[in-house]
Amino acid sequence: MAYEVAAKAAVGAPDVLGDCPFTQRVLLTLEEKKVPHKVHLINLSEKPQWFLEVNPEGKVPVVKFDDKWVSDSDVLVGILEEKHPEPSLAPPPEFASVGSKIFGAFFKFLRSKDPSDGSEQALLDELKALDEHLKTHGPYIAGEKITSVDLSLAPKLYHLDVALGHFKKWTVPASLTHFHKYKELLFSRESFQKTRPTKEHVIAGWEPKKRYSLSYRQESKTLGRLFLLQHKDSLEWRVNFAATCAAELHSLLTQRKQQLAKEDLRHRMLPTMLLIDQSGSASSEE
Ligand SMILES: N[C@@H](CCC(=O)N[C@@H](CS)C(=O)NCC(=O)O)C(=O)O
Repeated sequence: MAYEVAAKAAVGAPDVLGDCPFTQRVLLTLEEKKVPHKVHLINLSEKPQWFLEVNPEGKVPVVKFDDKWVSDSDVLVGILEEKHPEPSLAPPPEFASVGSKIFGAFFKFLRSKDPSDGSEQALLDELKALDEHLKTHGPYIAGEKITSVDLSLAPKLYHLDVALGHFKKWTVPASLTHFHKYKELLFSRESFQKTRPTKEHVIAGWEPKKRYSLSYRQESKTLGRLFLLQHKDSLEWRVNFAATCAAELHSLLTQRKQQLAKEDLRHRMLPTMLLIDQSGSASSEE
């Protein structure tokens, strides 16, 4: 029986697999383990009701195991390893967090507008540390065999390459030879070729995250809640729910005010703000 996987659809192309590195990590795991699966593409800017009902946080990836939808790529990779131990992708514990700071450093550098804030150097330090690790232990993080650490890093390195190349005209220094070999090794795997988004979709996916000042994580969560608010029928439910997350919805609306006006999303936000007002927990700016 094939697992059902809810995966991000590409921005502006709801029928094409999108650019979520966490989704790709889970798909890579399924591919490497040759586990049959069926993908449901989720348009994150218009999440279907069924998806929000099985997963109110509104994030992908989620996978259905024994009639229960489970979220979070860390948890999903762990479950898949348990249920499908062959081939083993478990890394030796001492290597489990190699490269884990690269994505955060990449994100800071991508959003940085101040060339002297140290974000470029911080990313370079992380990449150099990975290069050194690979020099001693490579070609993969744990040696000859690919593990889940590589499958987690691969999509993130792809995003780093594409987004920094496009938005900052920046490339990883050629002197990090072990890093470059590693990247090619990962990107040329069949599993990667099958699950990777196009460069255009990676760029389209990062565009809004670069623009808005709220952290992406916070924003995604809030937008998921906003969607729920506008799609549940019961007014009482919506008022109670709005009260639990009034502050963050209010901050989202305030920070996005300009963009919202432009994007014509405002009409969707307004009813929510009125509900928050009714709940008495925050005041709307409208
Ligand atoms: N910690 C989660 C992160 C998943 C995540 O942040 N997914 C993003 C897409 S890459 C998402 O679904 N965001 C919700 C949204 O954009 O509305 C995991 O590892 O699965």
